[in-house]
Amino acid sequence: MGNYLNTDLGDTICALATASGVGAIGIIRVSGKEAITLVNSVFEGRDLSAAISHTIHFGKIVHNDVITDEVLASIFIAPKSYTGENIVELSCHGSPYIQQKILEILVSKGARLAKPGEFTFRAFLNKKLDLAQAEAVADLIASNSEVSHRTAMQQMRGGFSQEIKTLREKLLNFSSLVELELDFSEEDVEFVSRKDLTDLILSIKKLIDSLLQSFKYGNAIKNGIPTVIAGKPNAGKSTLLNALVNEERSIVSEIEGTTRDTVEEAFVIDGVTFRLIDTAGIRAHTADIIEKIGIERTYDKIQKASIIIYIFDASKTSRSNLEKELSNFDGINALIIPVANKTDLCDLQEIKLRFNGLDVIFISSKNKENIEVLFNRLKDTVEKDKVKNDIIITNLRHYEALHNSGESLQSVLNGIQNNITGDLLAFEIRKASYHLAEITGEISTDDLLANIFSRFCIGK
Ligand SMILES: Nc1nc2c(ncn2[C@@H]2O[C@H](COP(=O)(O)OP(=O)(O)OP(=O)(O)O)[C@@H](O)[C@H]2O)c(=O)[nH]1
Ligand SMILES: [Mg+2]
Repeated sequence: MGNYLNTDLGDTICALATASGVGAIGIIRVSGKEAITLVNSVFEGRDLSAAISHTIHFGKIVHNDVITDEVLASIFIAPKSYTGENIVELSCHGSPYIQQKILEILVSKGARLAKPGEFTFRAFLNKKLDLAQAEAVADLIASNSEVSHRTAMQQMRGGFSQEIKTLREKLLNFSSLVELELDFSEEDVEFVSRKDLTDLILSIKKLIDSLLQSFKYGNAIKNGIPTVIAGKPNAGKSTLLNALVNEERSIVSEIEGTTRDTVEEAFVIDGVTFRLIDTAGIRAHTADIIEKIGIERTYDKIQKASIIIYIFDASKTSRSNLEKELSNFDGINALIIPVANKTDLCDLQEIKLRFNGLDVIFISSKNKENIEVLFNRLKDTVEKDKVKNDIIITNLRHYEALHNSGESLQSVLNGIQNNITGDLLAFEIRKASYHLAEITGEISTDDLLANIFSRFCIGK
């Protein structure tokens, strides 16, 4: 991966920035010192090298006397551009042939095809954005719901980065003071009272903890909340999935063990994505080997779920059986929502009484009755998970860095209590600050950068 990184910014890169395939227009992006001169050499229209920044010019791409297309060239002069370099964006007609041809011409003139994420990488090197913001760009492109869009947008605009930077400055400040004491160690002075230091560390740790807490919610809104529909064979799991997503997604039949593999489908309530997972019905004894594998997968999905919709056939389930079945989920770290299905076959009064106090939702998935009550329950779980903090962690890498930083802060606190020496204390404080710097990329390794930017699409 190391070779991904080309920190030599001397060359000019180009790529298709819009989706490949046929479209009304396609945009080819060219960035680098020579971007404008290079495009200018195949551009027939006004002299682009004399154009001012942020202007658009009509012209033709002409190479070896052949006109490839009529285009619009947008000019951005360094440093006022996405990458911080000179950029030309050519809006051409959206034919894959034309796009390919123009790229070939640019390459023949000395440009290089960009690697995935290389434009954003250059923006990072030119300090146009920090690492957390660059990652937010990728999240923004991938966002598929209102909430994931909003958090990515906020991160890209730098709110999170600013918060991290402030914490880091405070830490560095204190570690310098602690280090200063070392120079005066004979005199036994304290530039920082241990009480002030403890207070500071505690306040920073509190903030880090609340950011860490937001990850559960943040991860959920980014990837969808894993919501498993579990229950015995024939309880109506697949019928419920279909009712929720309003589509015949999963096969329904009166045969027990119809669903063998898990079926996943995303659906959005109020801007939040739920990843619904229909599973194979759980029964203890089955001779069918495929069904057995399916049931193992069900258990696996249950372990990873945030929400489990436990659905049962109300016409066939006694209170004590339900209680026993629900107790199987003891120790599972997910919200369990018991759902009584097939109420159309029951006396509603009677079953409401039977399951009184168990917080059961009564539905008929076949007739799509009362499904909205389940909808609202799902919605409420998200509201409850929402954290006060308006900054939400959505990225596992940030989560890990914050976690490590929190651990170091804990060591500082322990150290203060055990009266450890100033140099050890300063070391731990610096470690905590180091992990924070990893988030914004003030400290980074080539591998890390390669890993992050290679996940971008080409042209971004
Ligand atoms: N009367 C009635 N029948 C239902 C209802 N929901 C599902 N069924 C029927 O129950 C049978 C089983 O439904 P499925 O949705 O396939 O059940 P499942 O839980 O996915 O079953 P497996 O995949 O075998 O574990 C089908 O014949 C459905 O039509 C309901 O609310 N009322
Ligand atoms: Mg099924």
